[in-house]
Amino acid sequence: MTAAVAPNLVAAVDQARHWSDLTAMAAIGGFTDAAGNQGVNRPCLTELDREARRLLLSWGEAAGLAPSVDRLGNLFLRLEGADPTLAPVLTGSHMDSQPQGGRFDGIWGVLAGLEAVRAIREAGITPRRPIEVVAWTNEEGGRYAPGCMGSMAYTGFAPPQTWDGVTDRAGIRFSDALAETLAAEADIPRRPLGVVEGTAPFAYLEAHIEQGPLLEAQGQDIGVVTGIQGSRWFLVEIRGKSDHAGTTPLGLRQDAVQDMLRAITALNALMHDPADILRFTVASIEVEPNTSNSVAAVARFTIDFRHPDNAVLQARGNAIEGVIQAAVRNCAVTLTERFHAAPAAFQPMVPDAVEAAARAQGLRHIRMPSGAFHDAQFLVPVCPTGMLFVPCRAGVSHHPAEYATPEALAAGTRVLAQALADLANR
Ligand code: HGY
Ligand code: MN
Ligand code: MN
Repeated sequence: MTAAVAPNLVAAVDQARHWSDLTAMAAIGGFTDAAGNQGVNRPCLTELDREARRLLLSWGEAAGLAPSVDRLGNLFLRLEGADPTLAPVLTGSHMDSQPQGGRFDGIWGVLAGLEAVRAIREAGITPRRPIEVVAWTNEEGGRYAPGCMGSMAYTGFAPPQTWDGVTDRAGIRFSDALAETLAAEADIPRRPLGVVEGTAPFAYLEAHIEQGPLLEAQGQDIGVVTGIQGSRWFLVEIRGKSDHAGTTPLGLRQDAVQDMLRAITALNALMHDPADILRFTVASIEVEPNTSNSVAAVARFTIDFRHPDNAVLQARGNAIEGVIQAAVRNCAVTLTERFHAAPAAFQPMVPDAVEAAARAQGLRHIRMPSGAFHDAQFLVPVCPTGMLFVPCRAGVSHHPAEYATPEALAAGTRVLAQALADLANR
């Protein structure tokens, strides 16, 4: 569908309404940091998350969209199609944020989907296929590791009970937090769990801020995303022995922190990449008993390792355990892999629809990969999948300074609306 075919569709996307929605949503879990940036801290399956979902549900109801929720808490708003029996076109993203998150990561894709289907309705278009807006459960993996639990369960990538026993820092089990959200939404109709218990969507298109500097640096309006690099998450636990800091000779210690430092130093060597393509991050560390005058008995740290080449992702990821074992001096090591998403390339259909819409609307666009992972990564095996990016200021994300302009977000939403209408008429 070109803009000429439905000029009223592009015009029906309401930039002021869309920005107002984003501002209202950003207030839920919103905070202002020391530099005056407005951030969001809205972990999945919390009271804040439930408040945000209720607000979304109220907007969906006002737009005449039918709500439903599956047993992983994935939340759907459905615009009925001329033929309700046809597999829907799916769009959306996630509503949970990082602890020091921004106002746009994830939530923009959900609200862009809402605004796009509102515009389709207000333009008087009844798409052949239904269009569903989805908010996936726990994409970030901050409160409960790993991320993408909702989309991994929906697509059958992992059994739905896989993470029942995972606990957050307060010791609350994922299954209990999920049950609390589902109980609070007992009034919302239930639906089968995605591909596992139902049918696959016809296509999936996710809108997201770029979370990188390319589009802004090149003066581009739209990123036509070609695929997502691979990600592997590990938890490393190093167990030594607690001792008195003042009396125990260094030569007799089993110091978990010292061995953790040896392990991370060795991993830095393993992950060295002169081309700076590889991404290796250690950013969450726990120590027990965590007092200044007791030698550390336990040190736990996370590994977030990413690469676009699966051969590198497998080779270096599989070498992690041996490198750590060789590096530690006298502590025991336990390595647990918590997330393993292979690099995903999008099939041509959806990127081509995004590119056609951007071109029809006269927007500058480039094809580009995603460095961040997204729920879209897990939809690739079940249906034609794609993403569109809009620029964000200096590429900053996972930080309160994350920002995108109302104009950039509206442009992305107009491309989304046209691409969804195009796909839903196939
Ligand atoms: O970590 C990621 O790539 C995503 O932003 N959650
Ligand atoms: Mn995201
Ligand atoms: Mn994120």
